[in-house]
Parts: sequence; C-alpha cells; structure tokens
Amino acid sequence: MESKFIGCLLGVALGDSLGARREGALSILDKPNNFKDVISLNYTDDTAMTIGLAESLIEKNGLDPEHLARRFLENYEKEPWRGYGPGPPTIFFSWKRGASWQDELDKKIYPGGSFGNGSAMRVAPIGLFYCDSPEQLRQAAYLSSRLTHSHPLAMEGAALLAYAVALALKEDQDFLDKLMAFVEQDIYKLKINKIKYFLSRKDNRREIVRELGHGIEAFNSVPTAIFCFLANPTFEEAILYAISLGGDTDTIAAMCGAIAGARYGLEGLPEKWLQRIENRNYLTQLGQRLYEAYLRSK
Ligand code: AR6
Ligand code: MG
Repeated sequence: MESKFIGCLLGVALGDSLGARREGALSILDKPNNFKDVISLNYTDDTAMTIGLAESLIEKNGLDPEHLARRFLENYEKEPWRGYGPGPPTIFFSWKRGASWQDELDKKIYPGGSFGNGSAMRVAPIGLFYCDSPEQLRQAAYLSSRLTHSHPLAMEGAALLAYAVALALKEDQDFLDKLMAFVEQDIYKLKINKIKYFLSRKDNRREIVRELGHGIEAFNSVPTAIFCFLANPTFEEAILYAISLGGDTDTIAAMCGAIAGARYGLEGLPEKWLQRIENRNYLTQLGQRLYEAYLRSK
C-alpha cells in the first residue's frame, strides 16, 4: 500500500511533466529508447496543487478547506510560474485580501462556476486518503473542488477521479461498474459507457477524442484519463497513450498517472523517468507521510 501511495503521487508528476513537454514526448513515442535529450522532467500546476492537497491532508488529518485554501495560496506565491489555469490565481488573491474559501469565487469568473479540470487534476491524495469510504471520499472531493471549481460538473469530475484512484489502489475488479454506480451526472454516465465501447478499439484515436474529449473541461478529460489507464497494460504505455491523444496532455496524463501509479505502485514506474523527475525525494516522502496519516485515521 505504501508503494502505491508513493506511486500515485509520482505518477501525477510523471504524467504532468511528460505531458507538458509534449513535443519531446512525441519524439519519445517514435523512438522509445531516445531519452538522452530529456534532461529533466519539470512538473506544472497539476502536481504543485496535488502536493498542496497532500500536505494539507497530512497536517490536518483529513480535509480542512480553510487550511487547504491557505496552503494553495502559499504554494502559489512560492511558485507562481507553474502554469496555473486562468481562474485559480485570481481566487487566491481574493482569499489573500480576506475573502472566504466558502465564497465560490469562481462564479464571479465563469457563469455557474468553473467546470475546468483544475480540481480533478489535484484530487488524487483524496482518493488515497479516503479509499475505504466512497461517501467520505465523495464529500471530501466535492469540498476540495468547491474552493476554486464549484460547478457541479467540476465537483463530479473531481469525485470521479478520486474514486478511480481508490479503486485502482484496491485493484478492484469491477472498476467501470463501480464508477458507473458512483457517478451522478448524466454526461459522465454516458462517457463511462463509451469507455466500455472503446476498450477494444483503442487505435481509433480520432473517434475516441471526438467522443470522450481531450479538452480542459473536467467532463472532456476525466473520462479520457480513466480510459487511457484501462486501455493499456502498464504505467508507461498508459502515459504515452494519453499523450498521443493530444489536447490538454499534461492534465490528462497527470490524471491517468494518478490512477496507474495507484494501481502499479512505485515498482511499476519506469526508472528512466523517475531519475529525471523534479523533487523525486519530496514526492516520495509525501507519499510515505500520506500513507502514515491514512493509517492513523483508520
Ligand atoms: N464556461 C465556459 N468555460 C469554462 C467554464 C464555464 N463555466 N469553466 C471553465 N471553463 P479555470 P483550471 C474553461 O480557469 O480548471 C492548467 O494548464 C475556460 O476556458 O478554472 O484550474 C492545468 O494544467 C477556462 O479558461 O482553470 C490544466 O490543464 C478553462 O476552462 C488547466 O490549466 C479553465 O478553467 C486547469 O485549469
Ligand atoms: Mg498544468
């Protein structure tokens, strides 16, 4: 289990950083052994916010939205250049000026709130920490999303990805059926059915992108990340496949990496990538500490 916690967090960072340097990654696809030119793998906001969420869960022994909001702001101020989506930094500045985490400030930016994938891309630590209780997992995922993404489709995307991480962690055999029973919004139900259809047709990339999506919206990327995990037998193949679909490659590969890392554990991650990932030691420690916090919470 500890290896799977670590594998999940490093899996986010690997998917994110490989997806973020898509051109390099595509040349890797063509020439699988040509890694000499890839010197370091730097992650983006997807991993930076996943780190913030893991830190907060560890320090507060569970989800504390006020603490989490503060941590997101602090981490953003240390590294504002990580490539954050347009909405979140505006919200962080409002918190700094005294707004509350409960204000659903994203509704001032987007009508009905943001349905970007920014709350699903960071949610993996909730999938790990709340893996034993789908309902606690759902509530924690919703609440963590609400800070910056209060649109129901973003909240649902975050809960769906967290639950996929939990099921992968447990190597659950009824993966898609359980996701289907868990999810509440029709668009996600529809896309989970499409995942089933495309599992035996993974080479139809164009059709897959058209039907599942590869965009920045939660509903156009969370089901796609789940599909990439299910359609491939190893961590490495899942990530390269996710990147090959194009679109929001860093976030789709990060979310796919979260699920695949939780399933295959640290041992399943290619050493040639791990050697190059930024902050490998810190991410490893964070996985260990999150696992200890999970054990304490039981
Ligand atoms: N109506 C129309 N478009 C919307 C709506 C809406 N209600 N909500 C979101 N969008 P944002 P994020 C679109 O700003 O989710 C980084 O690169 C709109 O185009 O909440 O944190 C990461 O790696 C908006 O600009 O940010 C991820 O790829 C976009 O969704 C990504 O950014 C993002 O919503 C995460 O971004
Ligand atoms: Mg990013």
